Amino acid sequence: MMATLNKVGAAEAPLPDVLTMQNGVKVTSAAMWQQQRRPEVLELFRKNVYGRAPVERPANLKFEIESITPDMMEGKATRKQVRISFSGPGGAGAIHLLLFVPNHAPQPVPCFLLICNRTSDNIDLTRAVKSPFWPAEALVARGYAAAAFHVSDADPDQDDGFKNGVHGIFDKPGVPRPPDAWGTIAAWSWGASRVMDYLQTDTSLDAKRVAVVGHSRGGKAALWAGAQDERFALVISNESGSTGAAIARGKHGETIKDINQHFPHWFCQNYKSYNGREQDLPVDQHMLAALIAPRLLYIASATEDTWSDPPAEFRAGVEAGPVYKLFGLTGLSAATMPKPDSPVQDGHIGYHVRTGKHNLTAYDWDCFMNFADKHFGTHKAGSTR
Ligand code: GTR
Repeated sequence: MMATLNKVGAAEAPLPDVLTMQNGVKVTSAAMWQQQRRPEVLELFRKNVYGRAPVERPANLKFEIESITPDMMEGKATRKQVRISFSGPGGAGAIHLLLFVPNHAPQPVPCFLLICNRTSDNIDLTRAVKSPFWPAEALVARGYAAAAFHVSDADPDQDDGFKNGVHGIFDKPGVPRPPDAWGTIAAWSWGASRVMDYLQTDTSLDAKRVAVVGHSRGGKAALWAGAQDERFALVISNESGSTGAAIARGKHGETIKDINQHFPHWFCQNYKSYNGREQDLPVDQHMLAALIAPRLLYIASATEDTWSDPPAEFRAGVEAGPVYKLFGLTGLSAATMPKPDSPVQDGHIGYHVRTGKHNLTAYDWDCFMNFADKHFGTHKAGSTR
């Protein structure tokens, strides 16, 4: 079966029907999706792929504004550093949120939150280092707040038997981990939701226009965060590949077996039983994309990123379409892959494939902001451009 799947590729492999319930009943309305199928699909991903977080917002979650610096970026932005702290049976932890809010845009401003999986100089708080991975100046210039946190605050990216990070804090001490216990990707998604808990309290920000963005492994986390947490208005996956936006069945490049072998801590134990058995998974990644509906979704690929498999990423967007349709919306506005560097942005799902390598670049961010401008309606709200 797998040999056949690989031959057709993820662009054509037969997929589980996003609109057919486990009991065979067909979903025919937005209400039925929202009330019955959506919870079912979420549960399938929890149980089989990302694992189950033992806690959502901890009762003791605390926000401390550590600093407010009003004259950053030559007076164009106010920097805030916020410590988001929590504790559980295994100890205490904190996420350090870095936020630049434009000084000359009408507040409350929309916001892009990056789940940063690269070294922390990519989200330099002094701005001495300006990385295209997080072009905070460009975001501010276009009237967006730029927010970021580093994944290691939620969970260091190490296969350490789930001792450090939020696993060590919230997992029940002395109890063996169940096969659907959360992995590291789910921990990062949890972190994004705790940041959202803070963003909702900041009156300079419009919490109804927050985009969560991630690249590669961070993109997997952004998708899972957006799938679960309906407060994110826009979810952006940049080259998230395997177990991110890319369809697993027939996928070229990284397979479920590859990812589980190289990164055994990313997903739950149950996911390993699907190594080489993609066709037996009750889900595929178009169903993850569909969990974002009716909200905005953006999927980005790069031509040379064959490990992620761009056609497999594009297809997930296409196949999420029927769910958007239930809401009377267009998902992707193209049925076939666009040419490189020709973004498709008319529908509620945006897509582009950039020329070049696996990376998050200024071009990608530009496309994300164009999509947000178009669909968040910042022009109407009075953008400063
Ligand atoms: C790779 C991994 C991908 C992707 C990437 C990254 O090694 O196989 O799934 O997550 O790392 O995060 O850059």
